[in-house]
Amino acid sequence: MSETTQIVDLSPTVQYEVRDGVAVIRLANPPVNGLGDTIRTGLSAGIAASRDDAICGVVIVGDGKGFCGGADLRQFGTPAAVVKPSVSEVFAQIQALRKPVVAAIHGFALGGGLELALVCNYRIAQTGARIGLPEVNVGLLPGAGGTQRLPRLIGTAEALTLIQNGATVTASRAAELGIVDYCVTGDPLDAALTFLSNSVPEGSAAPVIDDRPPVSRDGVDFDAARKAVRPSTRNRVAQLAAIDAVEAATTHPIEDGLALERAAFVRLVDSPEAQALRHVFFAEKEAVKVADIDRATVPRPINRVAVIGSGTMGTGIAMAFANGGVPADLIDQNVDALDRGVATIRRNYEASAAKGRLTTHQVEQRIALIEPSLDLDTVSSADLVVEAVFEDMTVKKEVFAKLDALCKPGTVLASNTSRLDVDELARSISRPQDVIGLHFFSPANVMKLLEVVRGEVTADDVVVTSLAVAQKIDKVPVLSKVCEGFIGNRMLSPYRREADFLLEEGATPERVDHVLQDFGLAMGPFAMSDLAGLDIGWAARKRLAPSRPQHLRYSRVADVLCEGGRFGQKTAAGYYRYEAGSRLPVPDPVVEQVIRRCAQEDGIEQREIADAEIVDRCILALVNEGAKILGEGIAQRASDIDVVYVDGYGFPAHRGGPMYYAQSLGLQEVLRRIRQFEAVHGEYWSPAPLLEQAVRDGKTSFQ
Ligand code: T1G
Repeated sequence: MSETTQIVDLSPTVQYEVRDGVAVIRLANPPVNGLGDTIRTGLSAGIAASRDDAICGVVIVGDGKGFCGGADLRQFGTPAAVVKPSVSEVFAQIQALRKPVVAAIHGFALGGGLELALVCNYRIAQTGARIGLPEVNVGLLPGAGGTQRLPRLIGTAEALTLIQNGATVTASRAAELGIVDYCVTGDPLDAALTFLSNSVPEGSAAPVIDDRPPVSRDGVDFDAARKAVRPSTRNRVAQLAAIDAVEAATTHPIEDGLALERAAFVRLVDSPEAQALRHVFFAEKEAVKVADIDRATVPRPINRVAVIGSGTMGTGIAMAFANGGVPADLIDQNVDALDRGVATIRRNYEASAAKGRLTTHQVEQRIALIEPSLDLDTVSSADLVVEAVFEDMTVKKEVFAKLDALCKPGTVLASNTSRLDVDELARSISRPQDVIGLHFFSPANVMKLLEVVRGEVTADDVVVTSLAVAQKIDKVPVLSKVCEGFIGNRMLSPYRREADFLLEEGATPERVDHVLQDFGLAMGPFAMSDLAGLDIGWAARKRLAPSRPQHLRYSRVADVLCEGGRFGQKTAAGYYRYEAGSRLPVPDPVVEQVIRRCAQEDGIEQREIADAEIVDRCILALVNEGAKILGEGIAQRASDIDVVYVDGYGFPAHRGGPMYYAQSLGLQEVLRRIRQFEAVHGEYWSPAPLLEQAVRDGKTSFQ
C-alpha cells in the first residue's frame, strides 16, 4: 500500500509530497515553470526537506505544459532576479544531497530547465518533449552549467552544435544522444517512481556529471567555429561566447569552466543585444493577443485549406500549410502553371532534404499533403481558402465572387494581397464577415512573418482563427488594419523614398546598401529591389500616380530603370548588373548615368553624404511612418511593428526592431532629427503626431 503524505506548498510555485519514501517536488509556475524567485526558494526548501533519512530519493516534475522553460525571462532586470538562492546555489544543493534525484520531463526542458535536469542524477523524458539549450536565441549562453555539463554528458561536438544553434531535440533524440536516460510514453513521474524503487540499488553512487573530467575536443576546431559565425547574425556575440564556454569544458576542471561560463553570462545578460533579443522574443508572443477580442472566442476548425494560384506565392503558401501538417489543395485552372507549381514544390522539398533539413520520408509526407487540382469546385471542401492570384483588384474580385458561390458557409476567405484594400474585396461578396487578409512573405514556406489584415467587418472568430492557424504552421502573425501597404509595405514606402532621394543627392546604390547592411539590415534597399523585382513597385506607382501629390519631390530613377526594362535579377539588370547565372550585384555605370541625369533634370545638387545621414534618413523614415501607423490604430502595438520588421523585412533583431531602436536612441532625439529633415526636405518628414505627443509627455516609449 503506497504511503503518500499530504501535498504541501513550499512556496507559491513549488509543491512537495512524499510517496513511499520518495520526495516529489512539483514546479507549478505558469506559464512555463520559469526558474523565478519562488521556484528557487521552493526547490531549495524541497531539497532541504529531502535530507531527512526517511527520504530515499527525489523526483522533480513540472506542472502544466512542461517541465521547465528555463530562467524566468520576465524577471530579468527586476529585484526578483537577485532573490536568493540563485539558480547555481539551488543546483549545488541538489548535487550535495547525495541521494538519487530524477528529473521527470514532459512538454519541454529548455535552457535553465535542461540545466536543472543536468544536475539531477537521472533524466526521464516523455515522448514528444522538446529538450535543448536555446539561450543564444535570446542573446545569452547557457548560464547555469549547460556549457560544461552537456559536453561531459554527450560529447563536445554534439553539445556545441546544440548550444551554438540554440536548437531543441525531441525526447527520443535526446535519449539517443544520452541527454536523457529513458524516453517513456507514459507519465514520466510514474516512470521515475518505478525507476527509483526498482532500478537504483540502495546506497549506489548515483551518476554525477560534475565528477567527470574535462571532455576531449571530439575533433572540434573551435577557431574554425568562431570564424564561421557570420558577422551579421543576430546573436553573433552570444554564439561566440557559447563557443568559448564549450571550449573551456575541454580544457578546464568543471569549477573553472563554470566560473568562465558565469562571467560570460553576466557580461551578456545586460548587453544591448541580449535586451533587444528578449524584447523581440516577448514581442512575438504579445503579437498574437488581440486587445478587443474576448480571449474565450473559439477559432473555427481548420482541417483543410485551399490555395488558389500555383505561382511563387501559391506554391509557397501550400508548402507552409503542409509544413504545419495541414492538408492543402493547390488550385490553378491553367494546367501548365499547375504542373510548374507541383514541380517547384517537389524541387524545394528535395533541396531541403539534400541539405539534411528533412528526411526523404518527411519530403514525401509533406508532398502528399498538397493536392493539385484544376477544378475550382475543390474549394467546397475547404475550411480556409487563400487566394494568391495576380495582384489586381478586378482579378481578385472575380475569384472571390466564385468562392462566395462555391465555398461552404463559415469558410474563411483570405486574400494574400500585399497592399490592396481588403475591405473593398470583402464588400464585393455576400459574406464580408468571413473575409480577411493573410499576407504571406516570399518565400512563403520560409518567412516567419504573416500579416493578418483585419477588415472593418471581419468577424472576431475569423481573426482568432487566422491567428491560431498562423501559429499552427509556425508563422509569427501580426494583426494589421486596412491601409495602403498595411504595416510593413506602408513603412517600406518612405524608407525606399529616402533611399531613392539619397541616390540623386550623391550616394550610389552600393553605398546605400553597404551602409544599411552595416547597420544590420539583411539586405540593402536596392539589392532587395533587384531581388523582388522593380516591376512590382512600378505597377503600384503607376496605380497610385493619379493620386500622388504633384507638389512633392518624386524620384524618377526607378521608373526610368523600369522603362529601360531593368527589373532586377529577373532581367539580369536593375540597380545593379548581374552576370549570366549569377545573383552577385555588380555596380553598373549605366545606372550611375540614369541617376545623374534624373538629378540634373530635377535640379538636385550632388554632395558628400555621411553614413550617419544615410542610416537616419532611411531608418527614421521607417520609425516615423511606424509611429503614424500606431497613432492611426493600424497596428496594435509598437512591438508589433518591431516584429513585422524583424521577421519580415530583415531588420536586425539585435537592435530590437525600428520602434525599439528609436526608443533606445531616445524619442526626443529621434524627434529632433526628424524635425531637422523636415526643415530640409519638407512635409515628407512631418513628425508623427504620436511621436510629438510622446515627447511632450516625456515618455520613453511609444506605448
Ligand atoms: N520566461 C518567461 N516567460 C516565458 C518563457 C521564459 N523563459 N518562455 C515562455 N514564456 C511565456 C511566453 O512569453 C508566453 O507568455 C507564455 O510563456 C507561453 O509561451 C539560466 C538564462 C517554453 C517551448 O528560451 O521556447 O534559461 O504571452 O506561447 O508555445 O541558462 O515558450 O502567455 O503571457 O511560447 O507552449 C531559455 C523560451 C531562457 C525558452 C513553450 N529558455 N520559451 O511554448 O508557449 S534563458 C527559452 C519557449 C535561460 C539559463 C538561461 C516556449 C516554450 P504569455 P508560448 P508554448
